[in-house]
Amino acid sequence: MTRTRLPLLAACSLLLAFRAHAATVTVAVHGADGQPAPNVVVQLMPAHPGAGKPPPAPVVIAQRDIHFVPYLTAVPVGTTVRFSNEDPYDHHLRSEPGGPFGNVAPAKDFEMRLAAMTGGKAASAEVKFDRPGVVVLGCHLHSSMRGHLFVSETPWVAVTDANGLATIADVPEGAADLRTWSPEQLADQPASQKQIAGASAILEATLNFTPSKPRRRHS
Ligand SMILES: [Cu+2]
Repeated sequence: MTRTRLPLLAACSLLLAFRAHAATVTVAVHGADGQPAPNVVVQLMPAHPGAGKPPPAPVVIAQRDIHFVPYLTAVPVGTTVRFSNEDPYDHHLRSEPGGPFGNVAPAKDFEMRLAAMTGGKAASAEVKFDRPGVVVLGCHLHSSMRGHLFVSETPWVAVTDANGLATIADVPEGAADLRTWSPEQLADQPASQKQIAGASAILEATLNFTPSKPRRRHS
């Protein structure tokens, strides 16, 4: 009895130890021209996700100086996003179709008006996103206002910064699919298989196009 149980126990504790290992992964994303690509969604889909990550914290997208801030937000499915109007005039907030031909239905339909900020208090509304997909954010009072919300099926998701870097914490070790998405892409980006090992890892991804250089004041 003891002879068979001991290896089993050892195997179990090895599995537990393996599962407890998680890495902080930094992904460097480049355009087809080799330049760092900001504003790209990076997703990791571990082959062995384990218990997953804790539920995401609430996320705020502001309407500020006639822009959506941030311009691109990525959240795990199930996240509640608070939309907040910080401008001294009314904004409208609605979901719009996405995709290069504007024919991809938003992950969620909504439409509302957010009153002007008064007495230092911003009007806000909360929307829960319970289906993965993309939502283009618009305001029909100001047609130049555009934002993008990416609702990810995996909790291991982040957006690249001005240097084209995205950092994702608590990624289980082992094989993982790496996927990227850009609001500017005309075709899906190819997924690639990576191996996550050690406490920190640096991965690379290259887009199949060259993104335009950011001209915005806000990113
Ligand atoms: Cu507006």
